[in-house]
Amino acid sequence: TGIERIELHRVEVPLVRPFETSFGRETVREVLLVRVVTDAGEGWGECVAGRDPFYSGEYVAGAASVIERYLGPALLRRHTAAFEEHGHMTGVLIDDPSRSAGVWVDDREQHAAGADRRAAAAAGGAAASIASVPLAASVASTLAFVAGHRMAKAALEAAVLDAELRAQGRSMGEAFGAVREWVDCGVSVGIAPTVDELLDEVSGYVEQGYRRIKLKIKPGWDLIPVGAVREMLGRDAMLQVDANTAYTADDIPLLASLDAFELLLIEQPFAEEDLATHVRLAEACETPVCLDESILDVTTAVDAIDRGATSIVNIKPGRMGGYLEALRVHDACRALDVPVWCGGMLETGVGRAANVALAALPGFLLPGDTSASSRYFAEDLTEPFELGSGEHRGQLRVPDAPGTGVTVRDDLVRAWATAAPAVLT
Ligand code: OSB
Ligand code: MG
Repeated sequence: TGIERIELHRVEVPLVRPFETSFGRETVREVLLVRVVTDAGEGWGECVAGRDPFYSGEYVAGAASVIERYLGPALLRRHTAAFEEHGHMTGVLIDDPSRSAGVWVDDREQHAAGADRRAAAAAGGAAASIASVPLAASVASTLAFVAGHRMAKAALEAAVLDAELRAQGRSMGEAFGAVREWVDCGVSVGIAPTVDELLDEVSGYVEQGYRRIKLKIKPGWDLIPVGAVREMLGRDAMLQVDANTAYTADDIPLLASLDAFELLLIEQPFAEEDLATHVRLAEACETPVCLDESILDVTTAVDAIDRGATSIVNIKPGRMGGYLEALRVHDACRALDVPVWCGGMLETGVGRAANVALAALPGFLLPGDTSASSRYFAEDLTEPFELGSGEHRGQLRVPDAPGTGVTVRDDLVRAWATAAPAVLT
C-alpha cells in the first residue's frame, strides 16, 4: 500500500467574531487542509498552524512549504527503492551537505525502532490501537528526518489515518478506543474590548449550554475580568484561564492571587521553554497549573509532570505531531493519574471531528475546547457540529461513520481558497 497523491488546500474561513489572545487577534481562520489519495482511498487532515508564527513557530505558509519541499516527497517516495532516483529528494539531499542519504536512512530506522519501543511500552493503552493502522503509523517515522514542524507532520498523518480508516470502515473513535458517545464541551473566550462585552459573550455561551468557560488573560486583563465572570457565574461553574505565555516570574504573586476565584486550572502562563517558572508557580498557588505550548510529545509531557510543572495536560494533536503521539501522551498521563483535556485551535469540522473522537478516551476527564461549529463559523467546511440537548446539553456527539465521519464540502473549499491547490504526486 502507498500514498499516491497529496493536495494542499489553503482556505480562509470567516469567523463569527474576532478571536483575541495575548499573542494576537484573528478575524478569519486561515487554514491549510491536506487531502491524500492512497491506493485504498482518500482522506483529509487539517493543519492547526495559524496564519502567523505567534502561538508556535509554525504558520500556514511555512507548513505548506515544508510539506511541498520535504515531507510530501518523502511520503510519496517511501515505498519506492532508492531516494537517489528521485529528482526532488536528491535536490534536498544535495542542498543540505550535513545530511547524506545514508544518514537519513539510518536516522529513520532508529526513529522507527524508538517508536516501536514506545508503542510496546504503552501496550494495553489507547496507543495499542496504532498497530491496526500500519500506513498511518508509518508516517511519523518516515517524516522523522525533518526536525520540528509537528503541525505539518500531524496534518499529513491525520489525512492518511482518515484514508486508512475509511478503507477499513472504522471510525476514529472506534480506532482510538473511545469510551463515550458524547463529550463535554467548554468554550475558549477571547480578550474582549470591555468587561461588559465579556460578560455578554460569556452569558451567551452559558445559555447555549457550554459546561466550562475558559478566559484568555494577559497582563492588564486578568484579575478584574476573571473576578467579574466568577461573580456572574457563581461558585459552582467550571472556570479556567489561559495566558498563552504572556507572564514572567515577576508575576507569580499576581497569578497566585487568582486562587481567590477557585479556577479549575491556569494554562501556560510562562514561556514554552520555561518549565522552572511553572514549577515555582505551582508551589506558590493552590490552582493547578496546566501546560499547553510546552508539551511537544510524550517525553516532554512526562518530564513536565515529573518536575511538578504541570498537574493537568492540554492535549492538542497538532502540537504533538499527530493523533498517534496524542494517544501516547494520553496513556502516559493516565498511568500517572494526570487528567487531560482536548485543546482546540479554531479547527474547522475536519480537525474538530478527530478532536471529538480523541476527547472520548477515558483519560479526558475535563471538558475540552471542542466547541460547536457555530461558536466559530456561520458555515463550516463539513456538516456542522452542534451541541446536544436534554441530557446531552453542552456535549458534542462523537462521529461514528468511517474515518473522521464527516464529509468535506468541496464547494466551500473551492469558494474560500486563497490560492490554487498545490498537488504532489
Ligand atoms: O491556547 O488554547 C490555546 C486558539 C488558537 C491558538 C491557541 C489556543 C486557542 C484557543 C482556542 O484557546 C480553542 C478553540 O476554541 O479552538
Ligand atoms: Mg492554550
